[in-house]
Amino acid sequence: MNINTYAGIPEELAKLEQAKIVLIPVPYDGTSTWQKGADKGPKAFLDASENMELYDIETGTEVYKQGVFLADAVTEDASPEAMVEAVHQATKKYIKKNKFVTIFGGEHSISIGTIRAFNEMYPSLTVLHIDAHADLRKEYDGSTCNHACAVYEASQNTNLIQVGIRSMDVIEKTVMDEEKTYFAHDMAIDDTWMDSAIDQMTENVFVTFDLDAFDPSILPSTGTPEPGGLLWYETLEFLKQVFEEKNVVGFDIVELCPNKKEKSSDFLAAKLYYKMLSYKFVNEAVEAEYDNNYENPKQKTNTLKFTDDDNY
Ligand SMILES: [Mn+2]
Repeated sequence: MNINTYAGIPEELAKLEQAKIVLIPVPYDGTSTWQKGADKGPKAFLDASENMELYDIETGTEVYKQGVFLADAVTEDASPEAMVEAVHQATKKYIKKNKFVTIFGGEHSISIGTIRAFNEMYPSLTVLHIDAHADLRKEYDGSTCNHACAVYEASQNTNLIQVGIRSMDVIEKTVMDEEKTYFAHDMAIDDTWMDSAIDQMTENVFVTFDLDAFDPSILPSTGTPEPGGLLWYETLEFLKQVFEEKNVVGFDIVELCPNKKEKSSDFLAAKLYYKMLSYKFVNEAVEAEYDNNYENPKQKTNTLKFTDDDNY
């Protein structure tokens, strides 16, 4: 990719040493089943980001001043498994450098690697999965690293909360925890879903955001659009509450499948990313040192992974 800094920010804010935020692009589209093109997502997202105002009106902040390091893209594509492992290692490397790590895909299979890294670094991790699709297949098309399997592993070893779901295979019901699943058709008529979802989260939350969770009327450029999705302001309201009430440890955004004739989806993705950063750092002074506290001794004693008995 021929882009120097995220959103064209000054170079001194884009150096790894100073930056509190790391952005890892993963232009991967090895296993998608319908429309191809998610590999072009990161480039379209970065292009749109360069053309975006960097002052956020709602929070009154300019979060880019916290520093954003644009990491080398993960381009391993020998196999889905090799890609997942490369994403896992890259993500972990930057968590260990005490950064707030974010990843932009690529198709959703990349999240198997991102979630694995965060789950190894943080105890009692909640994975907040926002998506039109359940993505709970154990295996698909001969691989456990297919996009249809994106959160199967998370369903087994994290506190997985699913939001916006409106498409799945009946076999996924055997894996799904319906108590922790917020279906789009229920969300449309019940506005208590936000509080209920947040109540079920542990303190440490990783967000994996598949852009097809949005309604295709506002985000058509995605590989598998599904009617009846989330709208902009309800999504922001929910995310803002999650960032306020929980320790969001990182996030990924996936499945932008750009279309040259339809740029608004690219801009929505750019804006969503920036909004999430703005919510994360709203109370953090630019000059304050960032601590992603994965080495917090208090947390370290709690090495148990999430169990149903957890008090949260
Ligand atoms: Mn999806």
